[in-house]
Amino acid sequence: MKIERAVLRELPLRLREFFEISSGGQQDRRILLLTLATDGLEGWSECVAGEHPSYAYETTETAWHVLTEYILPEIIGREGDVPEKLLDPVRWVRGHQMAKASVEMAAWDLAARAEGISLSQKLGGEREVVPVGVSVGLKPTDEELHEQVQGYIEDGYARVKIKIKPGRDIEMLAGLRERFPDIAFMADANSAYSLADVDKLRELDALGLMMIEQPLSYNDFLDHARLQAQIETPVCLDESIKSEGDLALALHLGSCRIVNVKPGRVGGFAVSRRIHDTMRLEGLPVWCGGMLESGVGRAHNVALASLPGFTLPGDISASRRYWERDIVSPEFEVADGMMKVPRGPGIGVDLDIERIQSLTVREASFG
Ligand code: OSB
Ligand code: MG
Repeated sequence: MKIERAVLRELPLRLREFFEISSGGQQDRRILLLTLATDGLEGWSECVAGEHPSYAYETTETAWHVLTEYILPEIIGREGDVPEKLLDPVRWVRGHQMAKASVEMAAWDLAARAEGISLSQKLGGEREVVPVGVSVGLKPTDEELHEQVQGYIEDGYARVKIKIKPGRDIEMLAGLRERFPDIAFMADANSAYSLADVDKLRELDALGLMMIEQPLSYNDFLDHARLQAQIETPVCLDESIKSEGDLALALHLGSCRIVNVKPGRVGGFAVSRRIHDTMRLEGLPVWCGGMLESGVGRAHNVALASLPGFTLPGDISASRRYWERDIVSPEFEVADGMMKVPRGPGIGVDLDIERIQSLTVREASFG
């Protein structure tokens, strides 16, 4: 199965709602879609790099640069049967996991389609439906937050994640807990705190949260371990875990008890599965995070989340939580806190190619 052709496209998609986290907010996504073609089949993926180097150093622009200048020209004509090996010629490229992951993940879709099985099956997924939650951005007032949370509860999400930052944290969460006593809540700080805030963070323990995600700096394993030793609420790492080495360090130090796995952030599905396997051996849960993906990235995430160790609800919400209209059909839906894992070949959803082409603002082809 030789890779004959690669096409990278950028298309702007407007979020239905402004989404704000501790480092800033956004209304629009610059979606990068990658297509790998061989023997009459196509594999699709989405590169999840953000518009600004805040969540990670990678951006839409760095991913475009690294993919078009270094990676895509090197993979044309190579065997794609073992997706991870497709990247062997560009192992010398340091970092840029999101750019690399998009190539590996399109190859997984292609390999699954070549076998006529779903991506979930190809990855070793075992579930037909997965539990899903929703990530709620920072809101200027408690009133707006409560209203939005109420709406998502009515939509049936299995848990609700609340973005926090200094000044919009304990009091805000305590108000939510009072209004919604039985809802599974968690909080995500996107690195807005330091260990000097330990007293404040310890107050979280009274609120019965499932976890606190990435409270401290993206690159600080030691302080996360010190914090975890002083609070009951499980610490979950997101930004910090960019490789298996990062996970080994976090486990050795006790920096977290839960990991949010985003396949883009760690360089693809092969590494994601090994992180899943390691955590499972440790008896610790993982869940699948999100990066405000279109339906293409969502299809990849839901396939990963069907692996048995993904026991906690993922940030994998319905298409309409993000977009007026998704670029895949059928759109992703949530019922009773669950999302169906597509069963057709590969990612198992159809792409609206005409719409994708009409939205595309730049395109690069290889092969
Ligand atoms: O920290 O999990 C995060 C979105 C963009 C960047 C980082 C994060 C998020 C989210 C949204 O929380 C998750 C989703 O896609 O629904
Ligand atoms: Mg996060």
